[in-house]
Amino acid sequence: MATGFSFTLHATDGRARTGVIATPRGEIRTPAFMPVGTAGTVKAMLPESVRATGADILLGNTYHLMLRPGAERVARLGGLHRFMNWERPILTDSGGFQVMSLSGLRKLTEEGVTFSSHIDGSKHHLTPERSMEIQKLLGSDIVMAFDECPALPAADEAVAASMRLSMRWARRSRESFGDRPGHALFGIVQGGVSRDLREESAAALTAIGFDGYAVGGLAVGEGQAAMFGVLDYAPDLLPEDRPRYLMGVGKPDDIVGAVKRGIDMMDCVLPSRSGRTGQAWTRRGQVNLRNARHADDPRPLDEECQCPACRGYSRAYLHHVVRAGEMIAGMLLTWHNLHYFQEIMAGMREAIAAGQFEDWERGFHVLRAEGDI
Ligand code: PRF
Ligand code: ZN
Repeated sequence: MATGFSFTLHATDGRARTGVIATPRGEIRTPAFMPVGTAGTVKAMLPESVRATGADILLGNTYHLMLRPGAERVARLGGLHRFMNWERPILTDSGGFQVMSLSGLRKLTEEGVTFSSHIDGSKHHLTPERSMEIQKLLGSDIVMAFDECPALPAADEAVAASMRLSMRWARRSRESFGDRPGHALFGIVQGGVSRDLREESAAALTAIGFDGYAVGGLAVGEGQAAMFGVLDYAPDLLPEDRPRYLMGVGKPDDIVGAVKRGIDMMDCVLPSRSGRTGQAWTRRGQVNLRNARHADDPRPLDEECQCPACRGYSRAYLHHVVRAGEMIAGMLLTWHNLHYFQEIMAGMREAIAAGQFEDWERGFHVLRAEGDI
């Protein structure tokens, strides 16, 4: 493992794990949820507010930052941490996934991918080597290998060819990253919903050797049952003493199911994005604050929640500012959602440490099933 970087497992309960990733920029308690700060901001939140929700680490994106404001510019301005005023750990995604989901015209070759920007149509090129360079310019603490992620469903041969290309790119990522004390490089397992391909991918990555391992290529259209089907075996294909990161997941019940199956880290735009469209996630389920039934309701969104949105405001007020399109609507609901997601993580960490994950999980599902919100 890279010097200055370590992962210590404190307890396991069934296949669920809790521990700490130590980095020079601070500790990451696992299982960890990483809020998404795509373009150098967790939208609608000050960095100190993101920290107040309980986040230890943020996710940033190579793709967005290379296009705007540019990685070399961020480096000249002192790196991404200084630029966005977040001094704690940052994990950056490597760009390939975002090229495939966001960019316009694109061309994939053995060398890398050429694409046109979703912002102004300008032409760009990403390779494993350039992705490593950009993530270094940004000053990322946890760098992701450059990979390709096919949308599912896809033909077996297409998933196999894509996975093997990602494995060749993983080796190039490893060689280009080199040895950077205090900075970690994670490999990304691909292979769709095929056990054979997932095994081949995990074997290829562990042979190269990474500081941590991500399970990529899930939550791309296969559905929760198929995703859990892969997570029933995929984490066990990876070294026990390295963090395991499930990319781009998910809803609260996806997160709980992933931790139960041995995942240590996750990220998702869901709490922040849905906060900006009037959607709240609570321990009793989802609430749409746009709904007219909230117009005269003096109660808080969640009676037990200690976040600023629930401590200081009524559902009637939240409904009003959502309907009026006021900026504070996105600010309050994003805060609440991030607070709730972090509360789930803290609850799971405690439950795993106490050997009570199953009880905790039962309580989580019972409250949501009551649905009285
Ligand atoms: N690879 C990368 N980033 C990702 C994914 C992936 O497979 C996913 C899949 N859910 C989200 N983000 N590099
Ligand atoms: Zn709240």
